[in-house]
Amino acid sequence: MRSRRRTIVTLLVSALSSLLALTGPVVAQSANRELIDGLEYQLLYVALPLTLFVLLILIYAAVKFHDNDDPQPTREDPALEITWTAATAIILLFVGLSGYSVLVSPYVSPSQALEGDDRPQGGFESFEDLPETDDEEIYVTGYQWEWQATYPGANVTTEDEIVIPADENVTIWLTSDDVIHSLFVPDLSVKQDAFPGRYTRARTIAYEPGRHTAVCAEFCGPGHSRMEAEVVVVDPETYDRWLEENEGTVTTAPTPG
Ligand SMILES: [Cu+2]
Repeated sequence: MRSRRRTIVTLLVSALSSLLALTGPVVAQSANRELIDGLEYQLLYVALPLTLFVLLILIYAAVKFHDNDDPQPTREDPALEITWTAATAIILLFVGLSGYSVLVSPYVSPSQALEGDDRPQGGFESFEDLPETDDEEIYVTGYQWEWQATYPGANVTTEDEIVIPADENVTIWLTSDDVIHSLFVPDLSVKQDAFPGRYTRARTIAYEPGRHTAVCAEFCGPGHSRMEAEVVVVDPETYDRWLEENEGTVTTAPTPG
């Protein structure tokens, strides 16, 4: 009996410590990633002790009452009922407020960066409707099964590579030439659907030069699993020089740095 108890405790402790090891600090690659990771850790730090608390009560009850031949039902206990209702309400409020504070960020919900009438639900219907922004703007079109990016200021085009400057607010205006696609860049926590005949907006600020994989996250036909692109983050000087040198051409991304 004693050795079984010791095994259970050892298992619990090792499960908990490996979970905590997973939650070690990570360097976020973008503002979006920082916000979303921050929210996940915040919720995890609340969820872990609660889970442990419930597990311990469960184990305590199982051990203490396992040979009880005459179990009694729980009597009415208003104080206890008020306590668990209030505690649950506080936890739900905490989860709701934490989630809301991330959802309204202008990186996670780019329409929050716009004022009043400039905030349509579900994207803009035409190119002419797109509002002016202070961001570096890139137009990305998904089609079966490639991503094409154009950099309007310099009339540069890249295929399956999206080049963005580091440390600058970037808006990606997304559309599709055929069916619904979705641009998903896990490293940067950027994800936005692309619809034919509409323009949607993804927004980020990437912190470091580097390469990140982008995939299509909306099943779009037999080539869906191969619909990959690379997001190449370069420093702003390299970005400007690259645009200047390649004006009016279809080209490839510069080396990050
Ligand atoms: Cu697709």
